[in-house]
Amino acid sequence: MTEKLILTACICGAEVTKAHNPAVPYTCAEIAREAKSACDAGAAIIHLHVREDDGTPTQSTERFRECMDAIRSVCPDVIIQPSTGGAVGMSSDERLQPLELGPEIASLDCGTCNFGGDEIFVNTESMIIEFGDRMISKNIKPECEVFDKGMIDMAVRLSKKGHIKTPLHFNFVMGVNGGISGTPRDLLFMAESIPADATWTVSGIGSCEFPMATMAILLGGHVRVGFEDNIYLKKGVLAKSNGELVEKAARIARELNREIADPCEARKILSLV
Ligand code: KMH
Ligand code: ZN
Repeated sequence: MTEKLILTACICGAEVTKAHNPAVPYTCAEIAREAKSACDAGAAIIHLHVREDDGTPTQSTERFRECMDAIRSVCPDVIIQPSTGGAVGMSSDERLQPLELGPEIASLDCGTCNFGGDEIFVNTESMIIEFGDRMISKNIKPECEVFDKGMIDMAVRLSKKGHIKTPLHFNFVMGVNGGISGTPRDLLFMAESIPADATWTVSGIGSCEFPMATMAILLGGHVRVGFEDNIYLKKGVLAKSNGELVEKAARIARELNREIADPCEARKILSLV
């Protein structure tokens, strides 16, 4: 029987702004509002970036603490996954700050890539080792963010050297301008390229969010949706909340007879307990 489906909501991101969609959250209250809309619709994990009140991305421990407390006050059981990717241009020390809060899981970016236009998202091998080792020392599960197939190979190689905790869990980020495209062929290639005991979810960027989600539901993978990846409910229609995006993914899953995992079930699937 196919495993239940873990829905992750990436509610905020570091690049998308209120100018793109007025519902993008900046303040802790707005972040809590968006997290609640996502949890109510079936999200078991919140992938979290935080902002200053004016929208500037930050990796400040204190800001993460405030936002995580605000999320827990409205969604007490949800798994909160802080980003260690932060925003393009941030230093390693800046990016690593939320690990001080001892989350259950955090993102671990597994390679350098072009990130739209001339932006470069830098994750050198020594950075990945530093981030992976830090997560091992704090017993934090890494979600390996892979923007291309070679980043899967990097994660597997570094896990064999003891720098990334196993079983591996991947997020295939597909459709970034500079990374692998979000096509069925490429998703199949990614899903078939990971170790047998690994789990995976997919983030389809922009218009490939729901096509990739649908395919992941069918293949037995998991799904991430949210404003960080896509702001549209359908062509030309902005989503009013992250909850609307999660609800759409949940609706597709139900139509395809894939049950949704609650946070407790998600913890078991991801070996967090
Ligand atoms: N904001 C991107 C540069 C992550 O969360 O680990 C990186 C990112 C990945 O969002
Ligand atoms: Zn992120």
